Amino acid sequence: MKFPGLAPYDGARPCESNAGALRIGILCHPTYGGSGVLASELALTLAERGHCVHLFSQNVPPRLARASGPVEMHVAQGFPYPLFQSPPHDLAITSEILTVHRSSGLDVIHAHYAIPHAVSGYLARAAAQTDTSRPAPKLVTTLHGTDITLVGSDPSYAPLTEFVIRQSDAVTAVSRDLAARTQQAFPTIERTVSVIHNFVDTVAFRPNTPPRTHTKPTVVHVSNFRPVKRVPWLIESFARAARDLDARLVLVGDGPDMPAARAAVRRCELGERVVFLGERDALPELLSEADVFALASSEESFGLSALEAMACGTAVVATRAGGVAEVVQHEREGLLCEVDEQELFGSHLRRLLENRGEAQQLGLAGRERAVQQFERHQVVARYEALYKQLVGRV
Ligand code: GMT
Repeated sequence: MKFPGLAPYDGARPCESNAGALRIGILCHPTYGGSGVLASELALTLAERGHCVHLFSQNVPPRLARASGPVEMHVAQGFPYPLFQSPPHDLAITSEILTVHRSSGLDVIHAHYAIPHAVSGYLARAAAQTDTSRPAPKLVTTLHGTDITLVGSDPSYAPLTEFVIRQSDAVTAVSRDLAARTQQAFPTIERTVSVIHNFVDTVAFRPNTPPRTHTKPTVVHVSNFRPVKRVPWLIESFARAARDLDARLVLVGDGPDMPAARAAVRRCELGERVVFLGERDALPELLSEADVFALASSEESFGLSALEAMACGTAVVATRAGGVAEVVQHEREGLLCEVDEQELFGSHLRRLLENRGEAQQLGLAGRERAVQQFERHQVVARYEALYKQLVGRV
């Protein structure tokens, strides 16, 4: 598939001839999930803007794997010694960062998702500080959601999460809601958590031209099928909404709730009206083909997939979880309801499946909002400014 938003790689490394280039190391999870997507897109955009970018992860994140930009990928999994039940990849990542810093010098380490990446970043920075031959990198931590709301506030990780938030040179959160929840979860942390919203590549994610070709009204959902995404709840809502309509639900992704999702389809007797596509990279095509993007999460710090749907000109029906309302405005780009309002969620779906013209209008407004508020260069410039401020290059 073609992602026209990112320039094809022609072998050039723009950072080599750019005197103002920053040397940036980005750490992220390699799974299908918002933080890995965002970190990969950030790495690619920074490289396109002339910086030297290294990405460190346990595997190649899917969003980077399909791109051609000049980001140096470092896969660090650790030596599989029999004593380890699973090799400590976070320590292998730390070592790899040090290797890169010692050979090329890093200005910034940017950890996405606090656990374990801010810890790896903290350790790498501490080790670099013992070397007097070059300045140690600054540590930026970006909080994405469950690294605060579920994982980070669990007693098994909370003290360490709090420690790395305190120790980072800068901390950002992807929504105002998440910044506020961070303060609630760790009330004694006296530090600023800046909000830098997520962004989207509005060239790669764009409406279909010519417009939708399918015949049946279609709802699409994309996620990693974790319990917070409530895919079975979404299927039940669709079943009620589309009882007597010839509509279909397309589910993209995979994860722990897949068996429960399949069971919900059987229980609701939806048969072939629900299509399971599994993990796909052709998201722009799949999102722009649908009339409605549905997101029924109980927790959602931002909702990057909803933003990608908006950029594709697709109306959103979502629960008002976490920071979702900072992305989608009710009755403007989509329709929202509270997390426990399943009946209302279903009637929002029905309203748009029956009135595809209205869905189209909301979709157009969504496209406009994505371009105006969440375009990638506009947002990445804010990260760039933060890095420059930290390294004293303003
Ligand atoms: O799965 C991930 O990679 C992270 C995941 C999470 O659970 O933290 O997604 C979060 O980060 C995305 C990118 O910033 C946000 O768009 C998602 O809303 C957020 N997910 C949740 O808060 C559940």
